[in-house]
Amino acid sequence: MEKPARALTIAGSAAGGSAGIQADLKTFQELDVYGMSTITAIVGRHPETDKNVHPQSIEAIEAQFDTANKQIAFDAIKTGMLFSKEVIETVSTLIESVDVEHIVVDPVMVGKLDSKLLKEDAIVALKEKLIPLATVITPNMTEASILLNDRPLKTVDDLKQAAIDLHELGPAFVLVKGGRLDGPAVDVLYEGTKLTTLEAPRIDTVNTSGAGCTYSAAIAAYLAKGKNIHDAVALAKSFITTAIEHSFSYNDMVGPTYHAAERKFGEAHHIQIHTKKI
Ligand code: PXL
Repeated sequence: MEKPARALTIAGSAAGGSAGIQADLKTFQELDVYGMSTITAIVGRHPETDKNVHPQSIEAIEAQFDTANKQIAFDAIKTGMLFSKEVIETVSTLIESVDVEHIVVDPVMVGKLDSKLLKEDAIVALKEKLIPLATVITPNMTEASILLNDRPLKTVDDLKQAAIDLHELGPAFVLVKGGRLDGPAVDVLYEGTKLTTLEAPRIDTVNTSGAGCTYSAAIAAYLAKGKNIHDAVALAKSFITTAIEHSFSYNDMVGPTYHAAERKFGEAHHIQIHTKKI
């Protein structure tokens, strides 16, 4: 039997199951990729103390990574919520210590439900230590703006310039996601000479908790399976668009995307792609 490709997510545990490690592992499974995890923090609000982020020790993070590496090893690694400078430094060192071809860095900062997922002083470590190791970084508009010292981003042209400028930080590719634009969901991919825009229809729903995690996990899964970056991003955008189209909520809170949607309903979204040399 041909063995499945392998992917590790280094991220937070989102107790509600929509985002973080849970979204990543569901996505890996849907795409037939063997999933592993290194949990950096547990996110879940205590009803009395109100504490929401429960960080794991550096020892626990190193232990999980080493176990997954020794038992299985990795074709791709994805990082999500890292929370602190110390964790970013540890994770950067761990990634550098293994021979892994694809590294997807989702620079998670704030959750949809307004959880603060990265401390202020961690931004410098993210820029200087982790982002330069990345095959691709996947900031949304808020994250791209913070990485560019609070530059306002409003239009697709702003996203294009942001992608060009973020490339200076050293990743091979930058994907700036335009989920918060007015109009269609346009993302911009840049690798140094070519700007590619990927456009999907905007779906009218508030139930997009974990959409960013799911999108970057799908990119990591497709890279692990050997797709090139342009195909991996286009296939992942189709996956997340279908998952958002079939998103739902069990109550009056912002609900999850449906990770099984593409498998169950089979419809791959047509993503419009335009590439321009610059
Ligand atoms: O969606 C961002 C996100 C990432 N990682 C974890 C989260 C969240 C949002 O709540 O909890 C662990």
